[in-house]
Amino acid sequence: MTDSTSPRILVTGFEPFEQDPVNPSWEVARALHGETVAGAIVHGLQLRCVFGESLRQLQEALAQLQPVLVISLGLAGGRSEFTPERVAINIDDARIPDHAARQPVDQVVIPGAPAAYFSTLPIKAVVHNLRARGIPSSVSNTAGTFVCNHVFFALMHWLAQGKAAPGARGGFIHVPALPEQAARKPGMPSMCLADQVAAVRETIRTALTVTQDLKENAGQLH
Ligand code: PCA
Repeated sequence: MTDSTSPRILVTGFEPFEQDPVNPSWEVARALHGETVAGAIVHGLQLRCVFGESLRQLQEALAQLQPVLVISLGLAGGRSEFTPERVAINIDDARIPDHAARQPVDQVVIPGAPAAYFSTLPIKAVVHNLRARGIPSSVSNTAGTFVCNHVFFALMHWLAQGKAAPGARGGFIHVPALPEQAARKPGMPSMCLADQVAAVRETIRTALTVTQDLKENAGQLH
C-alpha cells in the first residue's frame, strides 16, 4: 500500500526525436507511472528533447517530488541491450539540432560544475540482475554529448547538491529501439516494451536494495 507519504521515484523519458513517431524511453516511463515498486511510487515524466528546457522540467520535478531515486531514460537507436550509463560529462556537442533548432557545440552543461559525475546507481548489480532474468544488459561508458547526456549531467549535479530527498540516488539508462521502430529500419536491434519495463522495475528494486555495487569487470578497451 502506498499513500501520499510514500517515497517517490522519478522516471523520466523523452519525447520522440529524429522523425521517429515513438520513443521507448517515454513509453517505459508512462507504463510505470503510478505503479508501486519496492514500496515506492513511480512518477513518470516526459522531457522535451531540447537543451535547457529539459533541465527546467527536471529541476521542477525534483523540487516538487523530492524523489529518493531518479532514473532517466533515453533511446540509443542501434544498441541491442539495456545500458546503464557509467558517467555524465559537462559538455553539449550536438550532432543534430534539438526540437528548438538549437545545436550547441562544445558548451558546458552547467558553468562552474565539475567535468564529470559517475552514476550513483549500482550499475553493475543492475546488469548482473538483468542478465540473470534473461534481459540483455551491459554497462555503457558513454551517454554521448546530446540531450541525454545533458539531462544526465544536470541530474547528477543536482543530486550531488542535495536537490532531491536526502541521500537520493540516480542515473541514466539508454534503451534500445522498440520492435516497431526496428521494423522500419532493417537490421536495427530492438527490445520489446514489456522487457524494457521489466528491466526498469528490476533497476528500481536493485537501486533501492543494493548499497554497495558489485566489483565485476565491465571494462572496454575502446
Ligand atoms: N535519446 C537522445 C535524446 C533523446 C533520446 O531519447 C540522446 O541519446 O541524447
